[in-house]
Amino acid sequence: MYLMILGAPGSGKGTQGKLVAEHLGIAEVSTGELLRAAVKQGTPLGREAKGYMDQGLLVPDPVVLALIREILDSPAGARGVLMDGFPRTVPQAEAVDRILAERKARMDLVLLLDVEEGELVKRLLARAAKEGRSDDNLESIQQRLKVYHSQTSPLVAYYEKQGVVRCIPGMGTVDEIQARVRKAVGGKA
Ligand code: B4P
Repeated sequence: MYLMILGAPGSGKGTQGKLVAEHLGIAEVSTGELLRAAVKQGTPLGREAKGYMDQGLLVPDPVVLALIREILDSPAGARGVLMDGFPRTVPQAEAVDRILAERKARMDLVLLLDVEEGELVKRLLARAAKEGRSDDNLESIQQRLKVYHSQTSPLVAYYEKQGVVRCIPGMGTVDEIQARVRKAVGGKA
């Protein structure tokens, strides 16, 4: 089973993705987390990604595409995966579709988390105070929101054409939202 969790920065992708992947017994993989780990370890990938991430920009597709192929080709990825934070652009989505088609699979479900913009900024600033992530400052948050609208939100129409999008109201407590997510995946589990 291949699922994706889609939403603006701060919409709860990581939070809800981990919980629902555990519920379904599949791996949850976040390109954001993998990129942050690469930055921390100072690998060539991390050195290339850091500047883009700190500015709130997407890491260029050619760099991320190699990472996506690695994820989907891994033993866990081959069994099914919940994709958190990727694909992030239409070229990434086309690449994911191609890789899945090679193994006669497809994107089964896209969970779209819908959260008001003021709430997104509030959550990310709260995380900044707690965790000090280098891209959780007001300037970078505003840039990430702009990038979401221009480069990532076109994925909604892309996957609507495949009939796999389920919109989840993303306001409320983590448990309330998780209940909605589980209902949406219910028929697929
Ligand atoms: P990500 O790691 O994907 O970061 P994000 O969009 O900010 O979302 P995140 O998952 O961290 O936050 P969440 O909504 O769960 O990407 C970071 C950067 O990496 C990107 O800007 C880009 O540069 C790069 N990148 C990653 N993938 C890429 C790709 N495929 N292509 C190119 N570049 C890529 O949660 C936010 C906060 O809200 C948390 O603190 C959480 O505790 C809180 N929260 C969640 N649910 C809540 C609720 N119901 N109520 C209150 N708070 C809640």
